[in-house]
Amino acid sequence: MRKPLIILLAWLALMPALSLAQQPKQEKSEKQEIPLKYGADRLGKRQDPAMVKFRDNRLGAFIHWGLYAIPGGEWDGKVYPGAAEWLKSWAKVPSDEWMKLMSQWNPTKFDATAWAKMFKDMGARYVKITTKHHEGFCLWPSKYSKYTVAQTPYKKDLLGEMVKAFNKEGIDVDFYFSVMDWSHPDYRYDIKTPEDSIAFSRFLEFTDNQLKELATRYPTVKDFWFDGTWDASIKENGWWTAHVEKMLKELVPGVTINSRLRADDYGKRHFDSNGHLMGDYESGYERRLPDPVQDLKVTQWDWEACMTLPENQWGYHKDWSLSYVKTPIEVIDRIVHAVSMGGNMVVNFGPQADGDFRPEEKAMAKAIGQWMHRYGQAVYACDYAGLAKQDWGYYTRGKQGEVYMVVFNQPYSRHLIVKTPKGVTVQKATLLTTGEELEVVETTRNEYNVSVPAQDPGEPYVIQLQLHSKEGNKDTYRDALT
Ligand code: FHN
Repeated sequence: MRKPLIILLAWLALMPALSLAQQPKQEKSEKQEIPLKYGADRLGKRQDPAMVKFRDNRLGAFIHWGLYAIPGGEWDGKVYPGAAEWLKSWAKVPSDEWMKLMSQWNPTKFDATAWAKMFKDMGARYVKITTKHHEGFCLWPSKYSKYTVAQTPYKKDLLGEMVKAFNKEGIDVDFYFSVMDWSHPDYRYDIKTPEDSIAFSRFLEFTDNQLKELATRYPTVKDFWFDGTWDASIKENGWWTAHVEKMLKELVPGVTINSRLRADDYGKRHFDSNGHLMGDYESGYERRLPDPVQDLKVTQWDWEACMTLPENQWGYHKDWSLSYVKTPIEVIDRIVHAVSMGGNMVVNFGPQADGDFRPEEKAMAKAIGQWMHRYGQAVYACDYAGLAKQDWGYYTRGKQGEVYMVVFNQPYSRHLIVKTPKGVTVQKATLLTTGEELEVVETTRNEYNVSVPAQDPGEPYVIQLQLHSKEGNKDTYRDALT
């Protein structure tokens, strides 16, 4: 057998121990579990093909598109700096007045095929679309609401066009759905009277109907991403959130559901009163990421983060000068950072009302795509590598056990430090794009200097490491977690 093959086999042999060590640790305490009717349905990660696909996709795009794109953050001559999709609330616009915007909804530049191509070129493996945001306007012709795209000059089923075009490009489509609906007279923030209770029951039935409609009209949907679920009215109805998850899973085999939908018997959200994740993946990381050292616990469950390009604009806002706008490198950093901790990253886009994207977003999609095209191997289907984080960037681990170093900070020393767990040695380091072999020197036991490439790639770059694990090596993960 040739040497590299032996090394690969040895490293593969190590992986079960490594992934075993990544399972949730058994609670040491004697603590009794609280009996729950509406708590977590499962412990640990889902491992079925649909969930594996969701996880392997790693990079997604978010589309926030609704009536709010028309005013773009401005109402009655005043520009509101807050999130554009919340303008109705900032400017205290009554719902019937807000819905008059429907008469202007006619995205003549919308081209589903061009959108699909843009996201495909960006390297997004899935797209999350706001079927209905808090305002209540539906991008599909829902028969349960009068506020839909069918009642606008555009008339056509926008959601259907997107699903078709994205699927054609091999992009998975996920549905964002806001339970909180500012347009519905039966929505309640809290249940204070018997009348509230009756109205809210009607509202839940209406929501069930819309969800069933979405699941059956668009059976290729891969995921429902719930939002607007934080009000007391929903927290007091944990049974309903469990019911919705069950209902959708029966209607769409394999579908995934985010943790944000769920509340347990005691109104505890995301994680139930016993600390177990509800839904299939955690969706609490919004515009932020776990701490790379403190929060390594997140590697024990699936999670997805989402981010805006300006500080906090999801829908289209006409003035992006009001806050800092991230650069492509900063966005790529967050994508890799998420994957290095076993999570997915969804980058948000807020299309204009005419159906086109602002130039900054087009440029961003292109820049991410160029980088992903060269280095995506270190992102797609990759996971937490189990090595101690270093200042030059992030490690990820591929399905074959190969480890990638994604280098964002080029050190003056021209050496990248790699620390390995006991019994694991670095055999070889190569530059992913050219195959150039880089010098590796062991400076102290389990600490290496990997030389930076002869020619600075001038962008964040990837080094592939070949590691060797001593036979019988145990518990390497614990050593890495310092
Ligand atoms: O209020 C929304 C906001 O507009 C946006 O849709 C984000 C996306 O994750 N979710 C809510 C805030 O958590």
